[in-house]
Amino acid sequence: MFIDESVIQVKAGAGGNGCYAHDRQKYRPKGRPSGGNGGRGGHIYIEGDPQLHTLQDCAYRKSYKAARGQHGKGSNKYGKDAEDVVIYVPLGTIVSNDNTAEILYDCLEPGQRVLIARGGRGGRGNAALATPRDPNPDQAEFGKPGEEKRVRLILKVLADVGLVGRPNAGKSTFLARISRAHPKIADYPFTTIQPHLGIVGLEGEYESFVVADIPGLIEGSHTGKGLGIRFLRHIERTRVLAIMVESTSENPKKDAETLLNELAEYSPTLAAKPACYFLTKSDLVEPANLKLPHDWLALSSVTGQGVTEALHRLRQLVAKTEPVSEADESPLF
Ligand SMILES: Nc1nc2c(ncn2[C@@H]2O[C@H](COP(=O)(O)OP(=O)(O)OP(=O)(O)O)[C@@H](O)[C@H]2O)c(=O)[nH]1
Ligand SMILES: [Mg+2]
Repeated sequence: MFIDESVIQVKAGAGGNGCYAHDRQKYRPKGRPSGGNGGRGGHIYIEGDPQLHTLQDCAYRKSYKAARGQHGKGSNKYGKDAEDVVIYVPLGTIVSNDNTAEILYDCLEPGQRVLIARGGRGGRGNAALATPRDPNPDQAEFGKPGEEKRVRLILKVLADVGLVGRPNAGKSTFLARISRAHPKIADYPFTTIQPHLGIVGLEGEYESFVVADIPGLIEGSHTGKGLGIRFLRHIERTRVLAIMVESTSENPKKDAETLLNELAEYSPTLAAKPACYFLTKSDLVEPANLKLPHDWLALSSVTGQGVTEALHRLRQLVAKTEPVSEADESPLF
């Protein structure tokens, strides 16, 4: 299951208590203070993992706790620090404090780890607390509590190109043709109910790019019709759009306009992204009858006609478009 949002509770470990103890020496009832410090409680970290594509694990688990530090012991023995806990999330996950809406981290780089809840410091034992003025303190410290937070995770998949079109326009078929992705394809609307990513490598080119296939858009999607527009967050971070209209359309330009209007209802910046325009399923219409607007390209994912040219156009547009900056994105809440 594809889950792109989840609220989890995280609780870092408390510090271990400091120990209250004394050396035992012959003929002296109470020797020097020798209680060790407690260990630090476990921290909680978040790390982006390129192997993950959904927040399913987090949504299922809901709460993450790190252990408390070991208590200090006599004979100046320190308690051990507790083990840290790492929560792995897909790249593109935005981590925020659910109470304050403060953004804690935007996981964009694989392997980078950030602290989201700090473990409590261990308490000092009476040995560490002893000073020349007070050589024999009458107690040790307790460990400090660990931080606790409600954390909201929101996934916005990272891709270069977002496929936009009505249901059944042939978006998933196109993705399957150009990459190794296997999205579900069928002759009915709303076949795609969750985003799919495909990696496209072009012959003779070093860099590949990532294409995101999302559910179809219809007039009124922004009012909740069809599958709504919640999934549009997944193309907010793409650099460019591929607008796909079926060749059988009476008025391709008008259909593209309708799609852009729905995008604009979600976010004007999304609708303003640079785009390539494609007439899909060109094999279904006699070439002479194709209503191909200026600058559009006709393609067929069945015969392969126009597909390579489409990829070159997308590749070029991606290359000359700056990556999306955070300021362009719609608010999280
Ligand atoms: N003849 C022909 N049929 C196509 C072509 N591309 C897609 N189809 C067919 O059109 C139907 C819909 O294709 P999909 O790729 O599932 O369409 P979609 O845009 O992903 O649809 P949703 O996921 O519902 O939004 C399927 O039956 C495909 O086999 C094409 O180039 N030529
Ligand atoms: Mg589809």
